[in-house]
Amino acid sequence: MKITAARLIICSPDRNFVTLKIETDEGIYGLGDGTLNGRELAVAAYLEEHVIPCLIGRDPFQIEDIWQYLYRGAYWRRGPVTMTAIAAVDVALWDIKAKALNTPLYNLLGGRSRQGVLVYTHANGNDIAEAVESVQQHMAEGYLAVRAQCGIPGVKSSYGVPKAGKPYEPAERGLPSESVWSTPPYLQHVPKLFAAVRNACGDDVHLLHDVHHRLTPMEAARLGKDLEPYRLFWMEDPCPAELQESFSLIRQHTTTPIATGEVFNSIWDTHDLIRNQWIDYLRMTIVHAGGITHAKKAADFASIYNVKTGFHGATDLSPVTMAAALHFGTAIHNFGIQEHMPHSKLTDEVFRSGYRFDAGYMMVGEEPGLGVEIDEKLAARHPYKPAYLPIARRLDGSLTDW
Ligand code: GCO
Ligand code: MG
Repeated sequence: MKITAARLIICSPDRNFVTLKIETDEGIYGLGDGTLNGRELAVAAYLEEHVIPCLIGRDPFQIEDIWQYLYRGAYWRRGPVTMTAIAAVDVALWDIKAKALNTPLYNLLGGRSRQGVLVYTHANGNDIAEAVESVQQHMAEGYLAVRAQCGIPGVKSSYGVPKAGKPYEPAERGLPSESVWSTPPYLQHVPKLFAAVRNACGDDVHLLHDVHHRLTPMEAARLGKDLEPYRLFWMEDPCPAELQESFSLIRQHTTTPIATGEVFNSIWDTHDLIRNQWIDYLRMTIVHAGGITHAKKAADFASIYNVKTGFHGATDLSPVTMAAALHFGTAIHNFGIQEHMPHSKLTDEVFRSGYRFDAGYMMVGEEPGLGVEIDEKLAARHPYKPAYLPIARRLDGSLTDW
């Protein structure tokens, strides 16, 4: 089999997505997601100008060799743009191979290890009462694990708070909007949120919280300790993780489990975190970290150190990535949980997928490959529109992590 063409489908069915379609001389094609929120066209140009020309004529079954060709062969390694571009190619090749062998993708990753993939969804509120109600709504829908975020008094429009009753969606059309941030009221308020949620929702639901990189290690250690009575499933991204040793300090002070890595793009971003057992869950994702080929190596490495997966799954990861993550989570042994922020109806019309939600779990379909189709005509009716993630400033005006 030979790759005959590869092209990009850049569309915006309610939000922007970059999709790579790789075609072969046997009529089988594969899809890969190359969406990097707020930097979409950088990945598109990387693929268009520097990757696609190198793919034509290659054997799509040589996934490892093509991965190494794009990673080592470029000389310039790592980085979110490069690793997202490689991921788009890699996932499309796995899709092609599984279709050619007429089997669902999970069978190429070791076969089925579980019936369904435990997922968590997002509960958000402007205040504690709204957030509690939102957790209850998601429990009524069947979710067994829910992430809770709420507005903080004195902190306008912080991360994770919905705007005008709409489902939470981080990217916004136009240039980046500015939000404000203040740590002291946040540290006071979040334990109150979880006290209220536990009290109203009982002991059984798994509760999660995303700190979104906004604390120092010592502040995160304090929050982890204060949240211990509410037995969280995890505290996510407690502080920025460029300095991996930061997590050693948090770890010494709290038994609240820790998840990190949604902004990582390489196993090397997480190497010390894993081998020192400073984290419990790895959030690095297929789309931003070199595809299934690299994520499998990272997950296998993590398994040796009792670290489980908890992959990123916000709406900026397209249904192509969600399908890949569900096949991956169905197959690997050290799967922990998968984030599930449902896509809009329009996104699901453009990307028709075979996966479904059932009583707290996501089930992959049995179609060969990833089980995702793209409606290119409908996609063309929703062209790309620039959109960015917000930025955040402290009360004194200095820039901080959003
Ligand atoms: C999450 C994430 C998202 C990100 C977004 C950035 O845990 O779901 O933190 O909300 O902010 O995906 O593109
Ligand atoms: Mg997050």
